[in-house]
Amino acid sequence: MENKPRVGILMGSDSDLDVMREAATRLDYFGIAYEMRIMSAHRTPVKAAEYASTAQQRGLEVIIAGAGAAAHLAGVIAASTTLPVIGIPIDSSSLKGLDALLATVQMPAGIPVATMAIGKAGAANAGIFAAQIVAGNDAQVAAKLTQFKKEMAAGVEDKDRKLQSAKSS
Ligand code: RP5
Repeated sequence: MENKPRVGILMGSDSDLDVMREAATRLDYFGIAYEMRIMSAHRTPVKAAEYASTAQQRGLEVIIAGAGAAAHLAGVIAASTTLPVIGIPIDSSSLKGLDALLATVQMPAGIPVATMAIGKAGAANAGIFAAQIVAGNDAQVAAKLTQFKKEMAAGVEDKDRKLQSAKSS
C-alpha cells in the first residue's frame, strides 16, 4: 500500500537538516508518513509558494517549516495554504536563532504560524505537535501520543530512582 506523506517537513537549506531530523524522528515514532524538502523563502520563492498552494490537494495535513537568520519560510508557506503551519527558528546565524525566532513568531494577524522553540527542542516539539494535529482524525496516532507521555514519565521516574539509589550508596 502506498504510504502517502501526511506531513511536509521543509527547511531553508541543507545546513538545517541536522536540526530538522528531530522532527522526522518524532514522526517516525508516531508512524506518520512525511516528505522532507529543501526550499527557501528568499532563494526559491516561487517554488515555496507553489509547494504551499498545492499541499492540501496532494494530501498533506500539516506543514513544518524550519529556517534560520531572516527566517521567512514558515510565514511564506502559511501565506499560500490553509493547512496548519508549524515554524522552527534555527540557530544558524551569528544571532543564534533569536533573529529567526522573531521573524517566525511575529506574524501579522490573519496568517498564523505555530512557532516552536529555537533549534532541536523546537524541531522535536514540531514533530509531536504535528502528531497532535493528525491525531484529531486518527485514533492510532492518538493512542501513540498517550503511550509517548507514559514512556516519558517512566523515563523521568527511572532517572529519579537511580539518583535516589546513588545518594544512598
Ligand atoms: C536560511 O539561512 C537557512 O534556513 C539556513 O538556516 C541559513 C543559512 O543557509 P546556508 O547559507 O547554510 O545555505 O535561509
